[in-house]
Amino acid sequence: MKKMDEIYLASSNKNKVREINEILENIEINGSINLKYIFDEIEVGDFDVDECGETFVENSIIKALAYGKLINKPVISDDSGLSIVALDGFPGINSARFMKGESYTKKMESILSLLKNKEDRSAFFACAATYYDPEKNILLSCQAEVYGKIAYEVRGNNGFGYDPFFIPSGYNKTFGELPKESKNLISHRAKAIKKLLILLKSAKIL
Ligand code: ITT
Repeated sequence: MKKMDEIYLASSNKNKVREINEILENIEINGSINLKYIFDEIEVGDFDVDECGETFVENSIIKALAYGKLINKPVISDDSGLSIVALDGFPGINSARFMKGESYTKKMESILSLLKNKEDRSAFFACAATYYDPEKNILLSCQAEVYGKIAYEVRGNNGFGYDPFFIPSGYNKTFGELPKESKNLISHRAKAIKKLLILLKSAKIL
């Protein structure tokens, strides 16, 4: 049985590490639960993974393999993004790459202008999570979504990325306005991590 404190997060995004550890704090499982941030443990300079997949799951597998082989320990990766229905799923798997280098406020304003004449504001966040153990060659993936709509303006400072203009279904506040406890109850990331833990438990890996 692998203890959760021996698992690393295959990501360079500290917001994901923070959120996943907050999510794990509220799940009962096999002792201490805290994913480690790889770059706190090793120095590798610029470690850039070519996320050339066409789906969230493919990219989460690409990251899990790259980081797992780098550290030679079990890892969990997260590939996520926002898909807007009226824009044919844009920015989707390119959520991080869209207007790279610009602030998220600018990115969201630009998307709001693309939505100006669109009636349908429905959108969803997706998160694909992959567990990879390089020693045992075990790979498990799953995906989850949270559905909602794009607000008419950017609101709130909580969370990260596109949170301030996404209103989850059943709420009238954006993820940027809702407390982190609410986001962590219903988010794509929370659902994907919970699904992955269920898979890991069923496979007797945890
Ligand atoms: P790693 O690949 O190193 O994990 P990244 O930030 O590049 O870090 P992704 O390729 O998965 O990660 O891109 C995800 C982007 O989607 C992220 O940078 C945000 O812009 C957006 N995103 C994902 N989850 C989000 C969330 O919970 N809230 C807001 N935006 C989110």
